[in-house]
Amino acid sequence: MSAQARSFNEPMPEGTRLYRGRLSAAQQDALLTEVACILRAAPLFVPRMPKTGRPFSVRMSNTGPLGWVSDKEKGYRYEPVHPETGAPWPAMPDMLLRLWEELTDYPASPEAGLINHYAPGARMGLHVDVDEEALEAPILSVSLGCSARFRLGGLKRRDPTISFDLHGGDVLILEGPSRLRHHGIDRIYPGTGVLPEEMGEGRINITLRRVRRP
Ligand code: MD6
Ligand code: FE
Repeated sequence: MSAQARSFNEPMPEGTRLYRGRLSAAQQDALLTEVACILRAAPLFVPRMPKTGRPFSVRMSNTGPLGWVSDKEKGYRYEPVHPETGAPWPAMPDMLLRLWEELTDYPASPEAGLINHYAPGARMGLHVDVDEEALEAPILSVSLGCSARFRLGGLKRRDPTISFDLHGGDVLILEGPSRLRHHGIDRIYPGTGVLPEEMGEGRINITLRRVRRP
C-alpha cells in the first residue's frame, strides 16, 4: 500500500502526530546504512528490568551524547557510554537532527537516539517515557523495516487504548498532552520490511529524546 493510501482519516489525540511515509524508500535505506554503522561501533545489548533482572525481548543501542540503558542493579537511566564496551555512543546522524528540527519547535537538539531492534516475537510492554528531565520536550520516533502494531493509551495505565500499525518510514511524535501517554508495541509483522543483512529480520525504531533541560 502506498503511503498516500494509508494516510487518510486517522484521528489522533492532541499532542500525538503521525506522519505516514515521512521518509522515502531512499531515505529509509540511507538511514538504515547509518544505523548499521552505528551498531558496528555500539552493538545491540539486552536491557534488563530493574530489580528482577528480567531481559527485554527488544535489543537496544543508542546514538548521540546520551543513551538510555537499564540493568538489574541501577535501573532505567541515561549514560554517556555503552554498558558493555564503555565507549561513547556514536554521533547522531545529521538526517535525524534535521528531522527533529523540521518537525519540532523545541529550542535544543535531541541528546539521545534510542535504537530498538525487534526480532520476530519481540514486543514492548505498555510504558511511559519519564526518565528525561526535559518532559516538556517531544519524543520523535522513526520506524524502519517490518511493520508493527502500536498501542496508545492514556495517562493512567488502565485507561482505554487505541491501536494502529507503524510502517517503515513512518514518524510518530508524542508531545504536550500526549507526552506522558502509555504506549507499547504488541507485535511486529515478519516479512513486511527489510533491514540490512547483519541485523536479521525485524524492525528498527529510533526515538529521539531531549534528556536535560537546555
Ligand atoms: C517503538 N516506541 O515504536 C516504541 N516512545 O518501537 C516508543 O516507545 C515511543 O514510538 C515515545 C514516543 C514515541 C514512541
Ligand atoms: Fe516509549
